[in-house]
Amino acid sequence: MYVVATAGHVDHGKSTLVRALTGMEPDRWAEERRRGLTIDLGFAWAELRPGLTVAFVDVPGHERFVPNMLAGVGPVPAALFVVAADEGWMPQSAEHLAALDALDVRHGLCVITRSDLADPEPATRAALAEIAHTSLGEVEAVAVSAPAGTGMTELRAALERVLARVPPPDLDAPVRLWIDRSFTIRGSGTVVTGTLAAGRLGVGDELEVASLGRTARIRSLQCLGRTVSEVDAVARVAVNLRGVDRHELHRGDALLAPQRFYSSDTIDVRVHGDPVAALPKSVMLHVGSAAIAARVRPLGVDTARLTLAHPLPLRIGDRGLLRNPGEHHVSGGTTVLDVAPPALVRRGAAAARAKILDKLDGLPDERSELRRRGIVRLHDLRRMGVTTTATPVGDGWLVDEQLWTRLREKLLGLVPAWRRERPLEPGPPVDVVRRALRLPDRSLVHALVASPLAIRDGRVIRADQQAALPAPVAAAVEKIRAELAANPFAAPAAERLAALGLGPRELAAAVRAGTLVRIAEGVVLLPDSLRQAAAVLGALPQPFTVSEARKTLDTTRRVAVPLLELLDRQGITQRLPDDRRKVRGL
Ligand SMILES: Nc1nc2c(ncn2[C@@H]2O[C@H](COP(=O)(O)OP(=O)(O)OP(=O)(O)O)[C@@H](O)[C@H]2O)c(=O)[nH]1
Ligand SMILES: [Mg+2]
Repeated sequence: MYVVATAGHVDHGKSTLVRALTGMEPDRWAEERRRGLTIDLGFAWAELRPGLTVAFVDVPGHERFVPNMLAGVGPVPAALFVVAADEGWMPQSAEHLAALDALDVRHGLCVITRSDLADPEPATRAALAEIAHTSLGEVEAVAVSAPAGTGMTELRAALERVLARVPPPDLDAPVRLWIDRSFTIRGSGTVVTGTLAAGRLGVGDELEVASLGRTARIRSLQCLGRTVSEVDAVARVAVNLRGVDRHELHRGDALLAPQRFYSSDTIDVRVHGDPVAALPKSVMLHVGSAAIAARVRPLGVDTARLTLAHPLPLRIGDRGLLRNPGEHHVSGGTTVLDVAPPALVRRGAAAARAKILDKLDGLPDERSELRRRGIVRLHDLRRMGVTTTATPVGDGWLVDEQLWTRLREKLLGLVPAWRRERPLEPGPPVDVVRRALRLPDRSLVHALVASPLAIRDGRVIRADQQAALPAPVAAAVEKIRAELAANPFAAPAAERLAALGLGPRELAAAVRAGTLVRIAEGVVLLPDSLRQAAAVLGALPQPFTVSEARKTLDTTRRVAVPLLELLDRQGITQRLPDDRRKVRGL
């Protein structure tokens, strides 16, 4: 199927033409038919010849309804440009043509209507001259007359030639269906319609509602009045949704392939048209069927930052249009260069940004995005429209290769620097490293740590350099070890430790270095003591009491109680309901 939009000044015969081509009534509202004026979008279709179906989006020509016109034209790749022979080129002829040009519509046909009322020649000449220097370029012109029915055969043939040149849609592209109508059907709930420009839809598909950020399932699908189970782009579709209320959906909203579009209210764009310095501060941005107020911050000669009144689901390369509604002026087309641009806070940031934007072309490229962003989530990059091939690190992050190498080097320096300042600590905690390297997530620290570095007990350490204790600490620990060798369970008292200068930090360092084990706060023994205790306790009649254990270990309750609890936790001893214990396996 092909979808073609009409365009042209009010009363130039657009709807009459669609009626003649399809036999259907594009003016859906009674008010439109009574006034002979199209107000909102109309939809009609016909088989131009067997196998060639064309759907028409008929737009209003009246200047008041240009926003409706834009909502219809937004997602449509081809246009029937209508000019009346008796009136010739008129203001909305110019505005509609400027809109098609801004949206980069490349396929079209010029139809001179009402050729029974005047010689079509001057209007044809004027129209073709105007159209020639737009994205439509050189187009064919056909003169028709509705009452006489002349020109229709030629028109159909010319239309077929135009459609043959429309490039095929990308059926693998993620769906973004811009909604142009929403309504309810008794018994089946919410229905929305739109032009499916790329991708495919099927009953049962789950789609994200852009404005709601939640998903809804397709209950049923219609295409040109027929119920279908799936539909390929390009097509006019009516989608019956489960799980959304009709009042939650409006023109300009979109149904999206989940997780595939970036919702953004700040975008950097290239403007094709007026120089950005000449743009008003506030404009309307039209993308798809959406129309949204945007504040303009000029950056370069033809680049600007747009701050949108609310977020839109966009990708790099999306085409839009800027319009100044007060003056009926299409300022130009826009190409989205960046959907997640950095904030411009520091002095000179805007000028620096302009330089970067100068080099961007709106074609999503993984390497260039990674180079600029350094670190970005894989799924965010995909949502921006970038095809990714790099291998993610950590929790789904992509990192620029050069940056990754620099971070590794920095980290290698960080660990010894930390230990020089804190000799009792084996290395910096993971979170300290994360902050020092300005990483967004701890998982990146884990990914970054590679031999000779390792992570132990939540700290980044050099695995090949055993934590050497400072000399005075090592000497004090040696004294304790000598005393414990003679009497392994007589843990040194607090006063003894204090006299040797072994405070909590020094003891922790000795424990980390593996020279002592910590039994409880301020209670340390030799690393071998647990094995020894198991042997001594195993020689007792089983089960035994705490008091029996204390006696045979020749120690105090201060040591015996936590030691037994530690042995319980390690599964060496088992505590019985009567508080006695036995060595497991005995
Ligand atoms: N004589 C003559 N009248 C025509 C022809 N085509 C359209 N008309 C008349 O022109 C008037 C406007 O036609 P429409 O088809 O409603 O024009 P339109 O472009 O759809 O107008 P809007 O949608 O309001 O912008 C109607 O009265 C039509 O009957 C034609 O070929 N010859
Ligand atoms: Mg009309």
